[in-house]
Amino acid sequence: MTRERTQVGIVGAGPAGLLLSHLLALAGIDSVVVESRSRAYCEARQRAGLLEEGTVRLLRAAGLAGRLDREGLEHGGIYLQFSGERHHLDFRDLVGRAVTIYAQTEIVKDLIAERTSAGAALHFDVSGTEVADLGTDRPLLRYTDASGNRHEVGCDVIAGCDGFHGICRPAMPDGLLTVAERAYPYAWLGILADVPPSTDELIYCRHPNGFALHSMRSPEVSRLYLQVPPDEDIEDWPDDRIWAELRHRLEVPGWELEEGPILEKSVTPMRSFVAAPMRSGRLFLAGDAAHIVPPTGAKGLNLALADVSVLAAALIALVRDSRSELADAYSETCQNRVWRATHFSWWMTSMLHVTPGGDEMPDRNEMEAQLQLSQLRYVTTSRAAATTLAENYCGYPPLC
Ligand code: FAS
Ligand code: PHB
Repeated sequence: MTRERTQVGIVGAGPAGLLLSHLLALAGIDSVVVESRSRAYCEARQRAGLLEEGTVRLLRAAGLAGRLDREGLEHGGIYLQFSGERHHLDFRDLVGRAVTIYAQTEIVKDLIAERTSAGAALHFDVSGTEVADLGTDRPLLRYTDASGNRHEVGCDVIAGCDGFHGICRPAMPDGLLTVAERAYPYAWLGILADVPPSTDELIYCRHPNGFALHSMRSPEVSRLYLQVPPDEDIEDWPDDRIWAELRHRLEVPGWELEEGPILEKSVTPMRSFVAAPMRSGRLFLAGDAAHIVPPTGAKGLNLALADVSVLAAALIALVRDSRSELADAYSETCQNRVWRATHFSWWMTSMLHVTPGGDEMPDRNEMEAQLQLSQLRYVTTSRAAATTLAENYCGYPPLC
């Protein structure tokens, strides 16, 4: 067992862990990041694609937006589609703001490149990660490195940035956490396709067969999603079936969906999950380790980075300046934004997805359908309603 020291031990090299390590380094605070997957896996993992303006500003202020500013696609709105009609919501007109398409994979690549060039202690392919002595002022982070050597790192603080399935949230003391959770009776089948997008901005579509979303990654690569049953097997969806269903749900008169080779496809379950508090002693949770939102509101990644901007300031004050007030307020400071994003993501999901099981409960589905269509007609005809959607989609409260 090799014994080491650092100021902040970080579990997880997803966007949250990597950005936290970078922001701490800018303030002269050293950290050790341990990641169970390989660098290649982390860089290739298809996830989020859309950044709020505040997230872009946060990355720019941290010196991480060079490629983002060159390659990101700024969008001034979205389309909402239902009953064969496609309506544009103009965010710039409604709230004077925009969003940016820049994939999470690219953010992770940029962050890993930066941390690596800075000589950061960033360890991939670790196993046996453990956290201990969290109630003391010298918590321990233990892990086995890719060569099989066991390490124990004495830390001032440990940041659990290890996602929904990580070890840090379960390491919180029994009985401390309050968990609010909702599972949805559907999932998203997502594809990455080597074909130029058939739209200039995202199309969110409610169709009687289920939700569909046309997003993108670049002028050459499209990202599209289909609502499917929660336990759907991707093997039941050959490429031609995916394109046929996307065409069926998305096409409107005078518009056609361009198809192309599918580069990647997967099924993602959907849930809302919030755990509080996000701190216990010297352990702090950030990102998916503390909360999960259905991706309909494009909030997951933005929320994770918003947590980190608050956590970095708190840990700099605590570890460098011996001031604890920001750390003491960390969880409460994050929770307001967490619940706003959780509510908006649930609202968008409930408005656009069709609850399966129509045959058994036709009355309930007719009521659900009419409520959803009324909400969609309201949002696409009332400036007040459209402004509410635009304000939340672009990020509320604005991050910085
Ligand atoms: P992450 O899960 O990204 O990172 C946690 C890291 O910790 C992982 O690399 C994991 O390997 C590592 N780890 C876990 N346990 C460990 C251990 N014991 N030891 C060491 N390392 C460990 N958000 C959107 O806004 N739009 C989307 O379309 C969207 N699609 C998604 C699709 C999927 C399949 C998933 C799972 C999430 C999606 N999200 C989406 C949400 C996603 O973008 C998250 O919000 C974002 O990845 C959160 O970042 P982190 O908190 O860093 O967690
Ligand atoms: C994506 O491009 O992956 C994306 C965009 C918006 C969403 C969800 C996913 O709401």
